[in-house]
Amino acid sequence: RTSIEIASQPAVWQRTVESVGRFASALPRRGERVAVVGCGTSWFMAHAYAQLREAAGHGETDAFAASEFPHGRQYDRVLGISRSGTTTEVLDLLGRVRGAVPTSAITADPSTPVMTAADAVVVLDYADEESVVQTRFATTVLVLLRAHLEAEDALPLGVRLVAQAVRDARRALEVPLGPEVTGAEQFTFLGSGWTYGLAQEAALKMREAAGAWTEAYPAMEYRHGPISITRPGRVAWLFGAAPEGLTDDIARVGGHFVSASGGMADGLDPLADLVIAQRLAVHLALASGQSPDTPRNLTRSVIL
Ligand code: F1P
Repeated sequence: RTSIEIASQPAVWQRTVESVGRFASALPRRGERVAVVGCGTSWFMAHAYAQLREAAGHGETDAFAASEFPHGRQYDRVLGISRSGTTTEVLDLLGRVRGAVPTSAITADPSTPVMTAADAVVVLDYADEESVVQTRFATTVLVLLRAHLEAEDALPLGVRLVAQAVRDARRALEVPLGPEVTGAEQFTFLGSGWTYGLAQEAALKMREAAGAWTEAYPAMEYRHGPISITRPGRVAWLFGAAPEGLTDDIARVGGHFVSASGGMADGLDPLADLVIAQRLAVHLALASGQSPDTPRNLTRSVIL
């Protein structure tokens, strides 16, 4: 199931790019001060979006794990992300701030409590998944939010980065997974700005689907400790452009370096690079006799 959901991403993203206007009224507006919250995968997508939105100049944007929301701070909108629409921490938070601040939510399931917990809800039911492990819904949320930012900037479709991401995702499904990654014993995922959220998500995918030992750090933090565990047979995987000197540092200590701009595929959009990491997680799970759809100790949504 996870493989089918991964493979469907280009088509589902394309549909999202084409229909973004329908959802605009429920999404953050330019200039608003926004807090974005979620749990697990949804938190990492919140982090990526917060960095993208601020970098695009659309307003101050903070991301929090829903359980860690700082109640002393003032926002113009709280946006909750939850595929299941039932995750306890997200529902609790939306309920607690409601009335004091406008709330929005993005979910896959219109039959769930999140529909009434938020003032405005975007339903991406066509991106819902059967697998416990999130792939398609999470990336589609980010495609939606990127497309919304680019639409607010009135960028023509032809020059939108999100349109390029859809094309790159098709390529990402074809990239061969080489022995340097399929045979690795450990993975450290790195990113900067919005791609740090993608790095965290890639690491989570490998843990959930394949029970693999993975870590994730902001790219430049690699030199401040994580480099100590790098050696031949372990992979450092960078999302986005390589900061100066980092590639050399990783090569010097013998780690295998993978990046969108020089690793398995040249110049892919980082979100398409995440598709390759999803594929690798499924590959490693199957190769070690695990089911990538049903991770150990994890349920489709976590309810207290
Ligand atoms: C998020 C979540 C993730 C976890 C797994 C199952 O739920 O619980 O924390 O990584 O993918 O889903 P949701 O609030 O997005 O439904």
